Amino acid sequence: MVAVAKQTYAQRATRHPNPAAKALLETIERKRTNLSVSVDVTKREDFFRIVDIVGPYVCLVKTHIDIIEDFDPSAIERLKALSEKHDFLIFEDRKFADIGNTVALQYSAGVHKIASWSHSTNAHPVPGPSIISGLKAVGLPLGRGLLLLAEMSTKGSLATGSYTEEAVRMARANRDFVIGFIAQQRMDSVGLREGESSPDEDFLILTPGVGLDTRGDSMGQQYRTPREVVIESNCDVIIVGRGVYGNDNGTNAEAVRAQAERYRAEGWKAYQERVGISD
Ligand code: 5BU
Repeated sequence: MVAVAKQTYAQRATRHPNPAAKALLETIERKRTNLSVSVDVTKREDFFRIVDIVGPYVCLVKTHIDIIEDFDPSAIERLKALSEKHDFLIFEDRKFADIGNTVALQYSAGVHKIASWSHSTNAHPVPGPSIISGLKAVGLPLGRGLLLLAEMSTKGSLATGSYTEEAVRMARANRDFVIGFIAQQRMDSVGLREGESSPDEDFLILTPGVGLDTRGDSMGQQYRTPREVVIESNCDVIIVGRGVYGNDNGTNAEAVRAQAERYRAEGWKAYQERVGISD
């Protein structure tokens, strides 16, 4: 069996059993982009302007819907329309972390009704497997996928070692709904017990903490380049926020467009090099 990191996105798409993972792999291949832009701004108009500019260059738009100050339900309709216009999927970076019953409510209800529009979301493994059961009860019937936070990009993160290993084991026990990890490296050989061989599985690795021009910010964020992330650490999707829209809410549309294209090209080139293909 060819290692997952050496397979093309197209090959992986044909075999993936989860519809959200399959759709993401197909979108990556169709648009030739493994870039996800994280649109972390607080005003609707800034949000939609950036999404409309980066849309053609991304496979996935990552949201923190709760930071939008002037949110109302029509914002979701507008986001869905842009996702169709530009052919990208949506990932609400909600980082659920509570008991099963509570996360099921947070995922399905409240102001944001995340499960009704976000193709994938994520959760901290800290409560144990019950967090997956709670989210799965809501998300699986809708064809959604869950990413577990196996590692973080921040300085001093506690998500390391045996915590990360347990996260991977939790995912292996729920392969119908857990489609991968937010992590800094591939997890294929993580969490295997003595004598256990690598199972036939395909977990997507989505990686934040990506930047080409700086190595971090003043609040503990750490950046690596697309090459480091995709080639050295074998990750699948690069997640970039301020590297694309800067620190001024993406006011300069042409600069945002140019950065999105730059990160898309870097991420794709690194992927092609990893799997050994050219145009
Ligand atoms: P940045 O502007 O590229 O630093 O934004 C990174 C985004 O990814 C931001 O929305 C974070 O909430 C998110 N993130 C992260 O930076 N590091 C992590 O380990 C995880 C999420 Br999990």
